[in-house]
Amino acid sequence: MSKPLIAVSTSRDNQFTAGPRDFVRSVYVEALDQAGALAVLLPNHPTAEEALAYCHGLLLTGGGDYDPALYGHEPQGTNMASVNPQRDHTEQRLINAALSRNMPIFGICRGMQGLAVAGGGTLVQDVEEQLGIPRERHAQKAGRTAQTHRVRLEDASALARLVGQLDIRVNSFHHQVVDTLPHGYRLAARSDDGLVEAFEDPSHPFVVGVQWHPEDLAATDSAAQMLFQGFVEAARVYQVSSQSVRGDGSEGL
Ligand SMILES: [Mn+2]
Repeated sequence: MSKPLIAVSTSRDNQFTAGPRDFVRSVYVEALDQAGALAVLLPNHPTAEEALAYCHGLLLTGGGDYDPALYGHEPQGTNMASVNPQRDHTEQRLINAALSRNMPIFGICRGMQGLAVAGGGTLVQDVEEQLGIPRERHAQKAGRTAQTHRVRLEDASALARLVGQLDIRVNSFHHQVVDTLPHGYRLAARSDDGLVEAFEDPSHPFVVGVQWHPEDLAATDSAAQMLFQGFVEAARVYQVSSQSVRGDGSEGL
């Protein structure tokens, strides 16, 4: 069987001198490779949704803030990071397309927030300005692989079953956080100061969002590896079922 293809959402850089470009940090590709999947980078372009149809899972990467209008809020406070309408629009369409196909989705940081927005949830625009939680606690100054705060997984969550432990230490690079969860979603992890650090949609085989960055930890941290392995395993199951539906043995291409 061929390896599952994972669609990877990309960051949009509109400041590049030679014109707009789309990119990901290489660790996302490396973490998928380590878990046995092939990364397919999707551009912030209307054809991304067409390309998604060839894939077996959707990985939503980290990045800047969502336009608060997408969850019905006005901008608050002073700390909004760069908002990119093309990226917001592309990713929201990809999420809806993947959900309608029952395709596995793994949302990381901004990706988790995108799942919340797509499902009718809301975000806190800045944890310090709106919740009084010091920003440095979740936007660490330490390097990408430093595991600076604890996350407690919910006993009954699929995430806890997957990771095999209830207490893990994570890296943290966010100043926003999910406030209200989409209807039907289940809380899967919290930080000690009460922030939503992971959620899942139990009505789908694998729709998981985490607020930390397991892609930076996957080279060494077993919990991060389990997350990517669980996601890729779900993509493999999706791959097999999509082939049997097609019934032509073409392995999805
Ligand atoms: Mn955090």
